[in-house]
Amino acid sequence: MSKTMNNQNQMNQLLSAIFASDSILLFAHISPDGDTLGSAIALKLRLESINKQVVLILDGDIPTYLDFLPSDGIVKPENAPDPSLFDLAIAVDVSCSDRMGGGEAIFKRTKMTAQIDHHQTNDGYAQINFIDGQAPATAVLIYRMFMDQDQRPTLQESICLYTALSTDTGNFIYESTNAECFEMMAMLMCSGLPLAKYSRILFRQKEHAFVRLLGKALPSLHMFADGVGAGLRLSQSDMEQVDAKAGHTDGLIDYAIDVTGVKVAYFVRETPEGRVKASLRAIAPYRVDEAAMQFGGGGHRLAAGCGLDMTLDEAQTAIEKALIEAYRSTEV
Ligand SMILES: [Mn+2]
Repeated sequence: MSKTMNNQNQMNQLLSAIFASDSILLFAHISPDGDTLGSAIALKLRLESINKQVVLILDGDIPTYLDFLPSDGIVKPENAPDPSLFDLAIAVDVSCSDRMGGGEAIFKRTKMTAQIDHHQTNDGYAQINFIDGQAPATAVLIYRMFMDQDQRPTLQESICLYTALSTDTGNFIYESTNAECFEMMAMLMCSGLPLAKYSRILFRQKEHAFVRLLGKALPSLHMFADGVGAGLRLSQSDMEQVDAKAGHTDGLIDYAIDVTGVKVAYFVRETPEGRVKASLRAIAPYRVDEAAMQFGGGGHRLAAGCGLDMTLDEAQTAIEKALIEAYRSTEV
């Protein structure tokens, strides 16, 4: 109960700061995803509708799969306005302040700082910290602010909030998915959310280079440890043959972890610099974060990654050994 009360106080503080401000800087995180962009843009649209001057600062580019989001008024840190002219800075979905990249210094120079986030590791780096580590997406906290003000989102805001919520919950299948997600979805549907259209864009549509890369990766499927492990690999020449960029490998690992009976999986690829990047996945109660840490990487229990200074063959052998160990050391 105290947690809920605490959250309510944090939200009230944030709302008071917003109402007391004429001009507000928003900040998204580097390597922007659906939650940071969808949540920040929905908040930006809402603040503009109550006549606030708002600029969203983003260190990086909007990924192609999110290019339908309204991107007016998003600027790079090097083009940011003078922060001393703004009353309030709000970081959105930024787990630690350096994840603002070049935006961090601008954030820190604003008169008042605040943040809205759902990462459990967040250390509360702002003056006002509206954080709920149990929330499945930052978008849920934005939704609570709308509810608190008895505001139903506009169509554009609903598209942004849907993008944020659905991407951070893996299209509503992660453990974190809860009843509040569906209460929020009911509200977004009432606002006219074109669900079929946007779910197709976000979860079905694939770039041509991705499908061609998948064709290269699938023949490499390697089952190990009596079928509890599976791995996929791509060489730099595979990447070049289909003209793929690094981002096109996102999601390939699902084809390994999704094989029936598999509990731990990996995807390894050569980088142009001659190193190897590895992505690791596990199905609970198994975990791969500790395996990633052995190689100087990190991440979450079920999804982690690392880089290795080895050949692709050596990396594959080393990762399989670590994953077998991770599997065997888990008590079920
Ligand atoms: Mn998030």
